[in-house]
Amino acid sequence: MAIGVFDSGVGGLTVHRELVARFPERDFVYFADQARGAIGGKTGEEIVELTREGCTTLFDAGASLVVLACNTASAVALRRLQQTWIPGLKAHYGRPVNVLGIIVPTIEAATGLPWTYEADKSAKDDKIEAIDILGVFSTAATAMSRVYEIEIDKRREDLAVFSEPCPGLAGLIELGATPEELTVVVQEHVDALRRRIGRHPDTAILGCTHYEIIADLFAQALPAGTNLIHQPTAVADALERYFAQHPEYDLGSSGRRDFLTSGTPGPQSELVSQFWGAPLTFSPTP
Ligand code: DGN
Repeated sequence: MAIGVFDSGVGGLTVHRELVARFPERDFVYFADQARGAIGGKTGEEIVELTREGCTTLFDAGASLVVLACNTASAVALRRLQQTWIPGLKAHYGRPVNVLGIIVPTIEAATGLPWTYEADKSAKDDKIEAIDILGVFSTAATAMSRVYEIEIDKRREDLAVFSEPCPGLAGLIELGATPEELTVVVQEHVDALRRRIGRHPDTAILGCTHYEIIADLFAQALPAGTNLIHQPTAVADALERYFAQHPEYDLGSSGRRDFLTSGTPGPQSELVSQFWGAPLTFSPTP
């Protein structure tokens, strides 16, 4: 069986690269839905539908477990698909199938708490003195979902979460903008968040997988010592725990590494090659 990795474009490669390093014995198929363009500015219904279709492409290509390497799809579509669509799929494909998102592992990493933990609000401590600020840089759709604010607030009363939507940034990365152009945009968003909340965050989540490609630019724009949460590591840690509990997904390997796109097949941008460490070519979906 293969692990399928889905994103609207090249951002999910950041998660894919870490998963391959962590599980080199597994097969992988990556699908970038580049034909549809940036997912972060679409409506909820559009995001659910394109996520369902992206997962179908990966299941049809032989994946059993699909990782949504996309915050927007994980925040907006995952729960709907898990509740209404996934349960009927096993019979259709005749093998175990599931879809996992990346928000839960990221929140676990940011809070240092398991997902199942919920703070006892009845024992609210009025004497909380140190409130740390957590900044989330994300697409507009992820910011509007407020998933990070809502879920972290349930678990950590000493963390105040502020999202900074960065519309257009994932698109610039997708198009392979230069580091100079991207530096300006990243600095604008870091400054906008500081102006809005009065100071820089203590911890920052790069809550769009595209941003991890330019994590060094965020690290430069934020004050030295800011705790950056890296989603790829958090997702690989969570998948390790998932596999330990789900041996049904250990179905052998053939060394498969496929990269599919619904867009224009061919080599990806110089920015992606630099991140990847080698030129990377996408093939058309069958
Ligand atoms: N990489 C996607 C995410 O993590 O939300 C966003 C992609 C996009 O909007 N182009």
